[in-house]
Amino acid sequence: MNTTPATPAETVDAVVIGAGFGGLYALHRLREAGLRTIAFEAASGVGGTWYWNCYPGARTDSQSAVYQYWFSDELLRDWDWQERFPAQAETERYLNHVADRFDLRKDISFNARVESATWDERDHRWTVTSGTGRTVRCRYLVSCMGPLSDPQVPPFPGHEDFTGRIVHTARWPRDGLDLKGKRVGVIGTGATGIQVIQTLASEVGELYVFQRTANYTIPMRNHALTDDDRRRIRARYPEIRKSVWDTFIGFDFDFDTRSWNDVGRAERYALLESLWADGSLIFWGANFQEVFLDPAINEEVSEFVRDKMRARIRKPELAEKLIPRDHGFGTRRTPLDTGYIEAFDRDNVHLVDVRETPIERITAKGIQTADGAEYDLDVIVLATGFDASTGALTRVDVRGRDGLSLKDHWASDIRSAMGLQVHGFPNLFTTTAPLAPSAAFCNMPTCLQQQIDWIVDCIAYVRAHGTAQVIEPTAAFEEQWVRHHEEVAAMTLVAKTKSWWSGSNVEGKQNRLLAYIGGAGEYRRACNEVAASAYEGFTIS
Ligand code: NA7
Repeated sequence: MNTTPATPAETVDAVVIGAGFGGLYALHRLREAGLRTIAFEAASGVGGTWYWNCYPGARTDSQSAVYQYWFSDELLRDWDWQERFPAQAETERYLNHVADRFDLRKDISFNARVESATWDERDHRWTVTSGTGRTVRCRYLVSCMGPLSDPQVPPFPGHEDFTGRIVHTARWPRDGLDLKGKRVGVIGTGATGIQVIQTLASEVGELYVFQRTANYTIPMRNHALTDDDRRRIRARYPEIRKSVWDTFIGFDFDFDTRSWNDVGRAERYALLESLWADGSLIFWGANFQEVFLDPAINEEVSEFVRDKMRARIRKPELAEKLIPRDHGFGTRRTPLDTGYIEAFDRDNVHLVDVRETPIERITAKGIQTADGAEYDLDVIVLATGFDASTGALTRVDVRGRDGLSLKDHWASDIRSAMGLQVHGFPNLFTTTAPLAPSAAFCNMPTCLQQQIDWIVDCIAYVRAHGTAQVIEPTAAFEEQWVRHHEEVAAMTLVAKTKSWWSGSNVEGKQNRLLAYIGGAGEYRRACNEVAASAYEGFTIS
């Protein structure tokens, strides 16, 4: 069925979906490449993740020195980061600054959630419709909707009965929520839950933490940056800019590839201590690579982290609850924290173990658990995560060749060609999509910039060489990438652990490691090889 309207309102060269870190850069680069481009953004402002996740305590777990754009020396020179790990508001300000500085807003349609995108095989264009009714036809469609933008609300019965307020962290009211003195329940103790809990503990009346899985956590060493700090960091920008492209997770540090057993115990522990002291994800991303491959080595490092956590826990009865035992360190995303463990020292903070006594329902007054207990609450905060990587794209009715639905296509088999394109969906380019590192194992701005650079160069090539200006991966190339992805994933402990990384947080979702775990640097090299081979594995017509 062809749903293309008879008289389309506008035709442009490219449409970008999303105006977050990726979307802003894609819009900028596509315009610079000479394409008439517009972006659709569901929110009323730019920022993406940093617009929506304005919950109390939201902050990057990446250092500002690496969590930024590299394309403009002037931008690097002029923007002064205030903290080592910027809070949500600072990152949102940065993205607004970028939007203004590069005059991006004029080509962004705000409050316009894309509802459908349909490929028309006759004239090789996508028709993109948004909730505002604006319909645009374009040759190239670039999805920059982010890997963590489709909030997950657990289907507890009784949502509608609750007389208080229920709020998901990724839909926090922009004008804030006064929680002073209130009885608040937080469901979820992932990276988000930890930030919310440590921030709200001293503000609210009573705080009930509904924890299903305990998380390893590393104390964040954050601090305000002085002019001196900024001068020192800026002097390193050329070096940092170079190294982020080559490292495993897109930071300015890399795994230790020495064999664990070749390094003496004292030296190993000295390394662990020094990584720990940095108070950053360096403990994850510069650790021995074997930690993520060998269960015995992983257990030793897990025990190191457990000891560090144990030393912070004052109430002995909480030690076994807050310290993870059901998965190894680093096999799920390790959050950084600022006083999370210490929050449980407070008399107003209560841990409810919902693995022992699962949440049964939401009642008029609060939350009821399987043991019959009912927790009276004014506000329920859902820090329950996202339908990661696939959720944003499958929420849109994307129809490729012959009406093929991306949602149906991925329902049983989540696949892509390097996370950049999907066979059956010509001229659709994806960022942070499944089977690229940027879905999880990469500092997001690094991999977004790398993917967008690849996409824009690819589009320029197709415009110059294609008669119909259409590109699509072959089924064989896509299959080859899926197999490679699976082979690499199978070697790791990460693929064997349940979390959003492996798709197991969403009921019915295929359990496949969502992100490519061969390393962001290796991935970039593989992408560059494809480009250098005139896009071998892709059909250009
Ligand atoms: P996560 O990491 O997916 O965490 C979601 C949390 O919510 C996690 O603790 C879940 O427990 C919990 N959860 C989800 N559903 C339920 C139900 N039904 N009952 C109880 N608890 C539940 O999302 P975040 O937003 O924290 O972080 C996402 C990423 O953002 C993070 O990894 C960083 O990369 C940035 P579970 O662990 O499934 O037992």
